[in-house]
Amino acid sequence: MKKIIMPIVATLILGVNTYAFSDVASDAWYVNTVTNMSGKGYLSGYNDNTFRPENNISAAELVTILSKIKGVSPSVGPSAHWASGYMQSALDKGWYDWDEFPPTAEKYDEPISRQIAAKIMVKALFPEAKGDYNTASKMLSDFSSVDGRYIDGVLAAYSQGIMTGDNNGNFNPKKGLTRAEACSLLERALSKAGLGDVKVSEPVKKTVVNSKGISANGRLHVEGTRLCNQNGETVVLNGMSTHGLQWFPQFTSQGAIKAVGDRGANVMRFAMYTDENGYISSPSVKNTLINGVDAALANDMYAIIDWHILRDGDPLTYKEQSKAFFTEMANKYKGNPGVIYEICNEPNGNVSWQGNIKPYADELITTIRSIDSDAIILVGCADWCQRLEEVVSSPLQGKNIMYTCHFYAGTHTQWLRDKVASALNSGIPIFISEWGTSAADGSNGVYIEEAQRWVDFMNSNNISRCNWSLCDKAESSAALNPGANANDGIDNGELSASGSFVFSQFN
Ligand code: IDC
Repeated sequence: MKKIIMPIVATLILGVNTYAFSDVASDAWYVNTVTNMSGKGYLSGYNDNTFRPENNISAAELVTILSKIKGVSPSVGPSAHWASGYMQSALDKGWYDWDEFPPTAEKYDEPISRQIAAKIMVKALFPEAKGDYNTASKMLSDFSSVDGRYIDGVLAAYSQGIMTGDNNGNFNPKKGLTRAEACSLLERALSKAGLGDVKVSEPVKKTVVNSKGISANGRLHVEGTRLCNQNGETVVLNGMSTHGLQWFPQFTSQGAIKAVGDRGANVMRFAMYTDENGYISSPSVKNTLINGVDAALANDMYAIIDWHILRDGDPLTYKEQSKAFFTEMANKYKGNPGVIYEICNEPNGNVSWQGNIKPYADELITTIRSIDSDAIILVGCADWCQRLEEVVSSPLQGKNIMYTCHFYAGTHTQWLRDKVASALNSGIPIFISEWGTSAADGSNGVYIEEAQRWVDFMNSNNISRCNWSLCDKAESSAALNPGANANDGIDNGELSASGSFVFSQFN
């Protein structure tokens, strides 16, 4: 019985169009865009009920689609090819140059490269558009391989958001354009140009591996904006941050960390304050951090080593101490798949990305990379990790870097989610290494409704996060009630209002 019922239920949930083409899987990223664009008649399927989404599109096909969109009629073509008339009018209009597609069937039917497609799309739909060399050349790792005559087209297509880089930040100028990709970029182009009442479809996201630890995911890396496991699947780390280790060392014990893991978390962040009797004046707090990191690793959880600047918000103040500290940590945990470095909790005060944080980050990243070339490194930004726009305009060089944003539900609302969304859209990978259900001072509230909006947002964008904080202090952001003993497990009665909410979203 089950076998018969399942497909019917799935069809009802996903909508009948989902199975329109036999070769378009219901979980392929392009299912929505292919359904949309074929439904509107821009690209059609084949008689055998296939769409052939991975086949490359030819110059003749792209030019014909664009001509129909623009209402350009075919002129008398130079050959008997089916698209010859459209190719000739496109040539007359200057969408392409003669030498790119001399009028032979062979040339017309050749897979069109992404760089030529960019040029033709821009000429046809956005003839006035200009790109910005500085932004695009920074965001596209292989920008230098775009041929000179296509630079303007690629820049313009990129600036219009019609063509983007792949998950590794490559534009792949000489690769073909698949029919699925063509659907997606035509959707973006038509919607941008306000033609054909087209909306941009949501890509279907690859399966997310959540709430599993180091043994399931191995060493992590960053692809585009996604944190990925060793198989390239998106991973969401979801767990707790400690409070200041100088005050609450008891929550770094094996028992306490295991208790958090048993409740479904797969990451722990260890907040080693620099000031307020932290590392700078009491360096032995480092041993508490090491105990915690080792306990997390032993319990199959990722561990974030957090250099917790706060009172003095300039990361340059203790730069030398930080370099020495991370040199020691990187040597100790070199190659360990579970360790993540967070080099400056929350820059604040009179500091800027360009003037203070970026120079600091460049040095720290070089220091850590010289010992461990692959580890994930988290970098904060100005205004307690909220001035993401500065990062967008000048991201760091190098791989496996993520940028932190911090929020407290009682203080930070939609405007900060908008900033995160806009950073993600600009290709900036975000890790929310600290968030609270309270107000920004760690007290008041808790603000569960707003926190739920944030959790929904983080879930739908696959954002990794750590909640502030695993401690029993009498403040509303604390996950545990005063006096709670986490060593023997954490039961529901020990969870505060915040803790109950936070722990319920781990699985
Ligand atoms: C808060 C603690 C509070 C402590 C204060 C100063 O909850 O008990 O007295 O720090 O040390 C942050 C910081 C984090 C803050 C937290 C809440 O990273 O250290 O913890 N917060 O104010 N950024 C935004 C909020």
